[in-house]
Amino acid sequence: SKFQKVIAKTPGKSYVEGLTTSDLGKPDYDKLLVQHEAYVEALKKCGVEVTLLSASEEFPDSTFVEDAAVLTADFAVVTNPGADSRNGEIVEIESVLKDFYKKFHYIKSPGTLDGGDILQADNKFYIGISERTNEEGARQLKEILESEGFEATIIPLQKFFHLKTGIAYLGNNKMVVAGEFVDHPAFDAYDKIVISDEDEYSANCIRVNDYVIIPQGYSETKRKINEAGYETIELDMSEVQKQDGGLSCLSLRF
Ligand code: CIR
Repeated sequence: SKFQKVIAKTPGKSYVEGLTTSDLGKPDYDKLLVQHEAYVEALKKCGVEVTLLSASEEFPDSTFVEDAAVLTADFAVVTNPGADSRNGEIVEIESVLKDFYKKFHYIKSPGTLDGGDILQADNKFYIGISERTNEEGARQLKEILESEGFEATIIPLQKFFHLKTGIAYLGNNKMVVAGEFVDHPAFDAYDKIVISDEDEYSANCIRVNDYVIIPQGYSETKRKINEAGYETIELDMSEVQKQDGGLSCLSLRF
């Protein structure tokens, strides 16, 4: 099944004051805008129609739209983001999703959940428990997904920020894995594309229809994904990485 639509959001100037644990320095806003535009162009090349939301200065991290929702073909789950400064981002995302979805589910307090902790692989979902997604949030999502006929496995994270910081599903049973997921039993049944520790950032890549979009500068990752049979598009992600973001975080794909 192909992705037809994508939601993304232009970063505001306040982005540079957003949350981060990285020590890569302050992002350059102008450079970020160029990188974000290239991201949107790459998605269009993959054949999706992009809904681009305008910047909101009151939510510095709101360009990371992935955290506010979990989407399937038939329904949307509005999350309850675990960072206080980000929680209000769901208001805009829910109202935008009303244009595309009739059926909604919600993660409710005391459950918290960030979309970055959720990975779909065909009819299975993996739900990370992290600093942002708590056990109750994970349990609620598992219940929602099972009620809709999906399987769901909860994965407590050891080190990764979000689940998808270290894993991506390419389709055809191929799973890109890094760090703590390389030998994780939950992923044993997949054909693994193993990413080395030094290339860990490139584990957050996205398959969008006929392409896999990967961060620029990871030639081993590119080679492995090409050898697995996918065409790649490389994007400079430097200013996104500075705020703990990756390729998946910048869009909702459905
Ligand atoms: C945050 O700390 O929430 C943002 N600076 C980064 C969020 C990245 N989102 C994601 O991995 N899905």
